[in-house]
Parts: sequence; structure tokens; C-alpha cells
Amino acid sequence: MRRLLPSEKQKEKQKLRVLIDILSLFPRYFIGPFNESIIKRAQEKGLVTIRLINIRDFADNRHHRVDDRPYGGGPGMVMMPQPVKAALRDVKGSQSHVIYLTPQGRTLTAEKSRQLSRETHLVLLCGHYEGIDQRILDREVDEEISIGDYVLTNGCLAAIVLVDSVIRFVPGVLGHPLAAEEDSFEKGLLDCPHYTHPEVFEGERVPPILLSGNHQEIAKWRQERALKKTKDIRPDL
Ligand code: 4H6
Repeated sequence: MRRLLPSEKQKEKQKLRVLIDILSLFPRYFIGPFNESIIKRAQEKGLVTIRLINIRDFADNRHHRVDDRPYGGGPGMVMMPQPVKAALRDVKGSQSHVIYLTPQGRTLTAEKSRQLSRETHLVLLCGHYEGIDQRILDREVDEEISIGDYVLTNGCLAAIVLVDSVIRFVPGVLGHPLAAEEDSFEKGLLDCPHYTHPEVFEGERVPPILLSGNHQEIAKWRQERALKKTKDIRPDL
């Protein structure tokens, strides 16, 4: 095969595909969010492939049960290891990175999302009921991630949030190549306010500096406003 021209190499690099498998009990949860806007276009462009897998399909018992009562007693049910293991075995390959979405995980950050965008195969495991039997987690999961310090009824919404934030870092997904880097958090600051037409809305003017055409002054104003917002709302940043 002939060598690629530099411009073609660039294109090859751009076609860095990410395969995302999502294992849950509610695959239909994802249909809405993944079939709109940027995530939809990313799939159409072939930059990401998302597959939805129903863990229940892998239950080997007659009633396709996936949950059972917890050893030691207590409220709620626990996801049985067998169906989860079988579903994982079906999708896992040598390049797979398995993530369990759980309130007990390390909190998701922009930096983590960027790192995950460089993986070739992400497997997202969504917990239901009180969670999954610990023996599966110990053996099969590479990383536990939480999207924040609050509890959700199941892990599906957390998986949607993770997919969205990871996909933004996949080259070619956002229109402008540096858009993801220029966004809030990359500079450790919250975003500045934004304004569009009309110049006066219900008596309130757009800050005049934004109409001045002085790009240096505008950049300075935005920086100041971002800094003030960050100090007020998120001094921890
Ligand atoms: C694993 C273990 C993720 C998954 C327990 C998932 C919040 C996040 C879940 C549970 C999640 C997050 C089941 C415990 C419902 C509470 C699913 N909640 N839960 N912050 N829930 O990323 O009861």
C-alpha cells in the first residue's frame, strides 16, 4: 500500500473512532438524547458508535431475573452477577475500558472526559436497584465514576452525561476544532456572560464594550467577568 500524504494522515487521525457500549436494564432511556443534535451528528459522521445492550437479555434463568435480595438483609435488591458478567463477556475486547457509574465513584471532570475521549472502546455499566454484586465490580470494572454528589434512581442518566461530555472532546465532533478547549473549565474559570441581538431588550442594553469593536478590550472585559463570576459562585476553582 502506498504511503499516505500528510493531508491524508491528518484525515486518518481525524477519523479516530470511539465505540461506546452501554449496558443497562433500560436501553430505551438513551434513545432521545442520543438521537438529537451533536451526538446524533457525531454518530452519522462515524466518529462515535453507540450500542445499547440490555443486561436482561443475558440472564440465563427462565424468568430473565436480574436482581435478588441482598445477603446480610436490608432494603432493596442487588443486581445478580451472572447476567452482568455474560453481557460484559459479549462486548469486551482487548481494548475495552469498563466504567461503572456509581455515587461511590471518582467525580467526573473535564480532564477525565478528555482522557476518556482517547479510548477506543468504552463500556459503560449502569447500576439499577441498590447496585451490582461487588464480585463483578472487583473483577470486571476498570474505573468507577460519579457525575456528582447526588443520587439518581439508576445509572442511565449518569451514562448519558458522561457520553455527552466525552464526545465533545472527540476530534471532529464540534464544528470548530478548538471549541472544546476554549470552553469553560479549561481555563479553570466559569464562562463569561453572552449577549446577542437586539441591542436593547425590554429596556436593557448590551454592555457597550461588546459593541466597541475593540477586541483587546472585549477579551479583557470577558476575562474580568469570568473571574468575578468564579469568585462569587465557585471560589474553590
Ligand atoms: C450504582 C450503585 C450514579 C448505581 C448504586 C448512579 C448517582 C450516580 C446506582 C446506585 C446512581 C452519580 C441506585 C444507589 C439507586 C441509590 C444508580 N446515582 N443507586 N452520582 N444511581 O454518578 O439508589
